Amino acid sequence: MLLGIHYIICVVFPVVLMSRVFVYGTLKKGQPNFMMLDAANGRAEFLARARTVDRYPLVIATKYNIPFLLNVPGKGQRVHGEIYSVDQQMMHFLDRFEGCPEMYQRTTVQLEVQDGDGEGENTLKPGSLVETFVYSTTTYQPEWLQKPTYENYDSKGDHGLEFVSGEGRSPE
Ligand code: PCA
Repeated sequence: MLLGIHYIICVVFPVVLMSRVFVYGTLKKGQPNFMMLDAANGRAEFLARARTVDRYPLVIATKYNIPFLLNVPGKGQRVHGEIYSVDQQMMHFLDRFEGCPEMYQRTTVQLEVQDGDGEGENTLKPGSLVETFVYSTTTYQPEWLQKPTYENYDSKGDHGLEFVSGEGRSPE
């Protein structure tokens, strides 16, 4: 009986659960990990550019120059990024890819929509406020709070701290 209901829901009415995630670092367009949002890993639809309602420290840390949004609202700057609608497959892929929950924790963040091109139920109006997932971290080293903060991450920015991707990393 239970199996029957499961069959009806999954096969007859395939329900695609979508979640929204805000990317602010290497997953953004033009940044070194953008290709991870490729169809091979699940579904990801760009909805809009947005910035955080609260200020957060977005810092670049570790010897690999990894961007981290520290979960310390009120410090740092309003952070710019992109909102994507992702399916469960992509969400799970990103959790693994981002080392969640060890390296990043998937938390929620309030955003102000800037502009976008989502359609139908995915239309996000400029100026509207939405809450999405974000890979932030609460497990940072205290000295990271002293680092310079950025409002719009660019791996090749003036900071000179270009992201070192997995392949370029030396063995620990
Ligand atoms: N990847 C995720 C978290 C930081 C990073 O480099 C992102 O772009 O949002």
